[in-house]
Amino acid sequence: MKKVCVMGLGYIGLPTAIIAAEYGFEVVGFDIDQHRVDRINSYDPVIQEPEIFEKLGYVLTNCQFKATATIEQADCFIIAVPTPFKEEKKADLSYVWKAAPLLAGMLKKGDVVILESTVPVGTTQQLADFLQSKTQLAVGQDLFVAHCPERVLPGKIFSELIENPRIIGGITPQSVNQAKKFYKQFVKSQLYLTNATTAEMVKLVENSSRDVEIAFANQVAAMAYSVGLNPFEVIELANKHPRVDILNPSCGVGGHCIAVDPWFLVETFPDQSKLLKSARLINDEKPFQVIAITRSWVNNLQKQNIARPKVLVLGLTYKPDIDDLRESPALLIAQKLSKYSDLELLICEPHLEHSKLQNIFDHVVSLQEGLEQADIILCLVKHSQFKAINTNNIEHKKILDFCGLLYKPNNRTINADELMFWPASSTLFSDSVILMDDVTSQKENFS
Ligand code: SAJ
Repeated sequence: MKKVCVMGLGYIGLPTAIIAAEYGFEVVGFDIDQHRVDRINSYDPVIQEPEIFEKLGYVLTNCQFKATATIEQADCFIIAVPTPFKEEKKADLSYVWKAAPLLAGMLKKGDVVILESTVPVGTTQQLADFLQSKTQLAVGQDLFVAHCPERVLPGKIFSELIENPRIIGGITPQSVNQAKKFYKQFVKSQLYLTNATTAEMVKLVENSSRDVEIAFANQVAAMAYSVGLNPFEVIELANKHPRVDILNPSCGVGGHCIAVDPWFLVETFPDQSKLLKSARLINDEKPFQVIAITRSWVNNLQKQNIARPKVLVLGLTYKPDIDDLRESPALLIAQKLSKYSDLELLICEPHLEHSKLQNIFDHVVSLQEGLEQADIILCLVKHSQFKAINTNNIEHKKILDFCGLLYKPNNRTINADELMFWPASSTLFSDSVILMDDVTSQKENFS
């Protein structure tokens, strides 16, 4: 296996192509978007990811790597195209089925095809059947087809490509052994071998499990808000139990994976996936709860004669410490709030250039400017830069902390006599108890 063709130069395909080139393969990165291809060949990495600029430069200059908009023959093809969902939450496999005929036209005896895109159970078999019928190459004998789902975390893609264990599922045992040859070149961790259908299901289960866990954290938060408790303290203390490990509540679940993949299981297993569906709905509803609570506070301040309260949004990206806006709940919240003329929205997002943000929002501010000017501070993303905020300077402002940004861990030990005098450990949410009715009445405005 000398030459590899990676189909789809996005968040997974481009880094995979770069690593493969770094580890000695001759690599062709194929993408149907000529503009994207030109940018990559001109040392512009197209996607945001730590180290990608240097690594792309390195492989373009020192290794056998190029991007192309015309597919080429190779020994191994990696399919890394997007697999989003359609309106009705069904998998949209159109990119896979656009890639398949192009691929079929290139295949020769002995080639290996690896589908890395996340797909519903059974898709790799369909792909293998399609390729066999178009090429007359017998899968498992002349052509080797496998599924090896990507598992990397945006923000850590390059280290995780090498360090994460991988699941390789073959259409036949020969297919899995051939696919393994590609990954063993650069994966330092274990390669687990199985059949393609199991590998498909494993990937979907991984992301669904995380979605359910986040939904649980968000439900705990909703319950805590409704009685004026700090959810971050409730969870922190529950996690002191040796067998409890609750995740962090947030303003919603974003990105292209966790919010999408559970629907692939729901589509295939409608009768066995009630929990997954509920979790999806809980997490999808969260941004609207955030908007409703914020609206309540805007109304409250208006009653206190602040005619047009200034609302500072801290963070827009889909999760902390990255510059990725894909399906970001924080962005959705900010965009919905920007439609209200009775508040002034201030946006602070240190991971994105001001000029880009100014195309979307009227008032983009630095952290300091925002904290000085705001009446309401909406903590949406727990960026490291925000953790340095000194809460003493903003005590008089209304802070709505939906991601635990300003929560200080509970290190106290107190004796029972003190308990009755102990004030709420954080006042950040103590007012929400009176707000939940307003929230319910306001929610219909956003659906
Ligand atoms: N989130 C919470 N609370 C948490 C953790 C995350 O609300 O405690 C939110 C984040 O803010 C974000 C969303 O969930 O909006 C997803 O973030 P994430 O860090 O959980 O995951 P992704 O989407 O960046 O990457 C996931 C990873 N999957 C798992 O951890 C099981 C990654 O390994 C996969 O490769 C990736 O999906 C993918 O491409 O499938």
